[in-house]
Amino acid sequence: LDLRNKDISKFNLLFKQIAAWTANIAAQNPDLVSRSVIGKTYEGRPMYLLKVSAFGPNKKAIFMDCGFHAREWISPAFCQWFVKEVSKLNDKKIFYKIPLLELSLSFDLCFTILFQDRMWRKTRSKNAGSSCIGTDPNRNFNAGWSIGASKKPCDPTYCGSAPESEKETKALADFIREHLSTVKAYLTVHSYSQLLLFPYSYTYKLPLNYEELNSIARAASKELASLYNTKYTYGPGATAIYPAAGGSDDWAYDQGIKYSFTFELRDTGRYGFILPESQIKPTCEETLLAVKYIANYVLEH
Ligand code: ING
Ligand code: ZN
Repeated sequence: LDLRNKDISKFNLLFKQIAAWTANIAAQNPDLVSRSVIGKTYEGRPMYLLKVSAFGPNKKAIFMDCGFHAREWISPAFCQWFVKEVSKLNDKKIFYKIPLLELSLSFDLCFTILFQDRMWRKTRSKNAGSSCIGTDPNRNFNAGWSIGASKKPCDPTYCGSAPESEKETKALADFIREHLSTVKAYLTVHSYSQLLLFPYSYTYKLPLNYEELNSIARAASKELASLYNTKYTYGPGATAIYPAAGGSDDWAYDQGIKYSFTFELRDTGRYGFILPESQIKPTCEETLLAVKYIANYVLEH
């Protein structure tokens, strides 16, 4: 699908196609991939979870989500690529992922908004006392919540009426809380800017294992660049991009998940969110190298 295409019928098909794809990949790899639903979006779309595992439960797990923000279309594309590749390799690891977490939100949009606003970022919930729709899911986690985030419902980074006020962030946080004993790493995939971020974003304070996170990010960025020479910047969110509270990576980290990263995929702004189709595959290939590096590191430590 050409990410620049504004044909409304294609938008409507895309959610169904991706949903069907998650069912098919599970059906085709019954001993490796299983699909479940961790919650529903505000407008009732299922939030699918694909569990990719060669073994049973109680192993180390890595949780990855894609599609947090509606307009960041390369992100869910990467999660699909990732599952396809990992199911080929039959890696002896457990990967948890949500290819559709918030992408499903974008397909909850009513025709007019979606058609007129390819740049939609937020959830689709109603805000009391305001005609503006939605909360920024990545300002809605309980991590320094509301510090440095917008309290105005009309802003694209509105933090919501309370932490986890959104069905989607609540479902994701509930899932992670229920799996804290196995989830060793949390990865969340956004775009764009070519960054590999780690805590903290809500404060300039450095995380306890800052040196370790920084060296993992350095090595993962190097792996990523080895394929197409795509340059990534890495560091704590507050300094590498901007201070922002309520992010899922900071929240996961403070839950005790010591390896918590936010990817900002291609590009650096030339095309931004409207990444040309020709860049989808190379972006997925290079990102896979970085994710694999992090996965291997975490599984060995
Ligand atoms: N970037 C992230 C955002 O939500 C971020 C950056 C990461 C902020 C982690 C806070 C915590 O603004 C995009 N592209 O959404
Ligand atoms: Zn984002």
